[in-house]
Amino acid sequence: MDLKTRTAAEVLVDQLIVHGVTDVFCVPGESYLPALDAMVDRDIRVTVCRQEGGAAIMAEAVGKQTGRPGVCFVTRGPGATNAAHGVHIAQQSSSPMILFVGQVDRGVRGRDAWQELDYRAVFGSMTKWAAEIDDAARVSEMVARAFQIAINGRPGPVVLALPEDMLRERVTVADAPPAKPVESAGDIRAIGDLLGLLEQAKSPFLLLGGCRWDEEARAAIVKFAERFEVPVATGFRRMPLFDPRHRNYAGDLGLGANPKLVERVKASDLVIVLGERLSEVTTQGYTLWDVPMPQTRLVHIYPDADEIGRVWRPHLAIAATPRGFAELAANAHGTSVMPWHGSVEAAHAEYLAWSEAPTPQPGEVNLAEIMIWLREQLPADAILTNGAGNFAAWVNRFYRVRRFGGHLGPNSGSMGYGVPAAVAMQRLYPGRRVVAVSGDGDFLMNGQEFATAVQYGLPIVVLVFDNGCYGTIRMHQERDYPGRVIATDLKNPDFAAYARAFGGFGATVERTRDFPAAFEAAVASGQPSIVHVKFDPDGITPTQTLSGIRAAALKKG
Ligand SMILES: Cc1ncc(C[n+]2csc(CCOP(=O)(O)OP(=O)(O)O)c2C)c(N)n1
Repeated sequence: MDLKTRTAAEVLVDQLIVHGVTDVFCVPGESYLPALDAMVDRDIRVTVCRQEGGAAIMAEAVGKQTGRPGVCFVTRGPGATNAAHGVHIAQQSSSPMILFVGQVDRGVRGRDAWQELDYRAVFGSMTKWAAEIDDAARVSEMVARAFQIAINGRPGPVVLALPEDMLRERVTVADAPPAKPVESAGDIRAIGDLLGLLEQAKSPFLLLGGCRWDEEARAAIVKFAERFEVPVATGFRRMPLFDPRHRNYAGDLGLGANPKLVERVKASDLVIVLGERLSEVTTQGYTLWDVPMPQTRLVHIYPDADEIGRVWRPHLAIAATPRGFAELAANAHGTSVMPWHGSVEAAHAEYLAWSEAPTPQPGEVNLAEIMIWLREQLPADAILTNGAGNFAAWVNRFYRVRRFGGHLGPNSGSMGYGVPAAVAMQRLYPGRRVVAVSGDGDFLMNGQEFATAVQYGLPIVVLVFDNGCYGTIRMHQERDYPGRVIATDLKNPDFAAYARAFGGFGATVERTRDFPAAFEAAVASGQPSIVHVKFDPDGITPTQTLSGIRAAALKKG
C-alpha cells in the first residue's frame, strides 16, 4: 500500500476518525492550531466552548453516555488546568475520555517556557495514562493506545500532550486499527459458585452500578433478577441501569438514600455487586459493612480485578464486565427454592412509599411536586443531567429514569456539570428532550456554556433551583456551627434575563402551580431556555428545614 505523507496533526485527526469519533469539544489555542486545521472539511463536528472546564465535562458526558471516549482539545497550561475539572470527574466516574493538550515546542521544553506544564506530573494521579507524543511517527500508535486504555478495564481519562512543532512535522505512517473493548464474562465456575451461594442465601440483594453497560446487558440482568426473585438497587448516579417501575426495583443507593433501603442492604446475607466499584457515596460513607471483612457474603463482579477488594474482601470475586457477565447470568438456572421471594414486593413497596408522593416544603414552591410533574410529562427517552448540591436530592428521590442513558451526573459530586453535559447530549441526540437541573450556585460554575447551546441552536431546558445560597454547605454549617453563617449567602442575577441576554428563552417561577406553563413555554420556544425557580431556602432537603437543623444543633450545644 502506498502511504501518503501527512502532517502529524493530520495523522492524529485521521486516527480519531478511524476510532469513530464524531464530536470534538474544545476551546481553541495557538498551541494546537495544526490539529484544528486538520479538522476543517473532515467528518468531525467541532463544538467550540467558552471555558475548558465546560468542554472537558462535555467530553466526559459523551464518554459516560456512549462508552466510547469523549474527545476534548485544549491549549497549554491555562487551558489544561481549567480542563482538570472534567478530567477528575471522568476519573471518579470511570468515564472514558481523551484530553489532547497543546504543548510548547520540543526544543524549549524544561525552560518553563510560555504556558508550559508538565502534564505527566499534573495529571498523573487523575488519569489512567498521561503522556506526551514526542515523535510524529508514533502519533497513530499512541492515539490508538489512548483509546485502548480509556475504554478497557475500569475506564477513565487519558491525557495526551502535543508539542506544537511535532504537530507540524510531516511523516509517512499508516493508521493504527481501532481499539476495541475487551469483554470478559468471568469463568464458568464462578457462575456455578454464585448459584451455589444463592442456594444457601436467605435474603439476597443485587446492586448495579459503574460502567461497561449497554442496553442488552441491562435487559439481560432484568432476566436474572426476575428468575432469582432478587431485589435490585442502583448505585450513586447509576439510576439508568434499572427501570424504576419494575417490580424488582428497590431504589437508588446514593446521596439521600431511603433509610429502609440502606437497612435492607445491610441486612442481606448475600449482596451481589455488578459493575459498581463500591464508592464512598454508594456505600453510605463506607458504613454498609465493617472494613475489610463484610458481615455478608459479598460477591463483587467488576471489570478490573485491581479494583476488587479495594475496601472489602469479597466472598467471591469475579473479574468480568457487566456486558459479558449479564448475558451469562441471564441464562443461568439454579435453585427453585427461594425462601426470600416475598422480599421483592416488600422492597419495591418501600421504594414506592419513598418516592411516590411529594414531601411538604416551606414556601410557595415544592421541588418534589416539580420533579413528579417532570417524571410524568417528559418523554421516556428524555435525558436529565444535574450537577451537585442539595437540589439533586429531589432528582434522586422523585424523578424516574425509564431508559438506559436517561440520566447523567458527576460521580465526583462536582458542581457545574449539568449545563455542559446537557449541551453535549443535545449535540449527540438532537431529537431528544434534554433537561439540565441546576442549583443557583451550581449553575454559575459553568453557566457560560449556555452560550454554546445558543451558538449551536440546542434547545436544552435548564432549570435553576434558586434558594439564594450554597445550600448544601449552609446545611452543614448550621449543623456544625449553628447561626454562624459565613460564605454561603449568594446574591443572584435574574437567571431568566441571563437566558434572554444570551439569545435564549427565559421564564421565572415563584409558585409550583406556575411551573408547568413555564416549562411548556420553554419547550415551545424551541430555543435554549432557562426556567428560574425561586424557592424558600428553609426547605433544605426533601425532609428537613434549615431552621430545624439549626434548632437541633443549638439544643445539642
Ligand atoms: C466544584 C465544586 N466546588 C465546591 C463544591 C462544594 N459544594 C458542594 S454543594 C455546594 C453548594 C451547592 O449550591 P447550590 O448549587 O446553590 O445548590 P443547593 O445545595 O443550594 O441546592 C458546594 C459549594 C463542590 N461539590 N464542587
